[in-house]
Amino acid sequence: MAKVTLYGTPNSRATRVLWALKELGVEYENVPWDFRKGETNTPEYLAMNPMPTIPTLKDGDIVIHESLAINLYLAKKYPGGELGKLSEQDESHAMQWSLWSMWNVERHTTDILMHTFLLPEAKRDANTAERAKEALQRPLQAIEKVLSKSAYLLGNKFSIADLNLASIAGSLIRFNVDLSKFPHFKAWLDKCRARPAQIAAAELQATAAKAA
Ligand SMILES: N[C@@H](CCC(=O)N[C@@H](CS)C(=O)NCC(=O)O)C(=O)O
Repeated sequence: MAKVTLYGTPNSRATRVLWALKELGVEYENVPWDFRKGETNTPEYLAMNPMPTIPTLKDGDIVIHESLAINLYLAKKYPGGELGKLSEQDESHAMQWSLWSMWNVERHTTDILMHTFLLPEAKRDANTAERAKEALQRPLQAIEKVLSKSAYLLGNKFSIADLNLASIAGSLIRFNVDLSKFPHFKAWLDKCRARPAQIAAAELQATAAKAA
């Protein structure tokens, strides 16, 4: 299998793709370019991704950006490990949950991240972070219902749909969002986060964060 190239420091959303690559057992090279150092604002990078954002993946002639789309692509092209080939129905549901996660969860976790950690203190607005935590209640209630009926999003087996949502929702732990009202969701999230591939990707992220 030819190596794929993942552009983006592990200290970014590239960790999600590293998690997927490790689950699937795909050989890869990581080019740890970092937007914080201006490394993605070059003509070379912008020819692959019109936004100076990471991650971007190159697989032969195929170049793709958007972390969750990259993961869906990888899972389809290289079904491996426990993530076998998906049926047409499961594949569409994996897309459904991935898009759902971006809008219903990541929109709010990004607000919490920006207004708790990333923005300079003078620009942080505690109310925006609080409102984001409140807004998360509705999608969390919905996903709690789903996960009270099945162990994973697509049934009884971990899939790329779980990986994509858990890679966003993992930040809820870091942000100390109270999950006590969502026990099935919390148990599912803990199970996903305990996977060796996730732990390995998180270690790469921690190492890159320390070196930054
Ligand atoms: N929706 C995109 C978001 C990509 C993104 O915003 N990545 C951040 C790093 S985690 C970035 O490169 N930010 C630089 C910028 O916004 O200029 C994805 O999931 O890949």
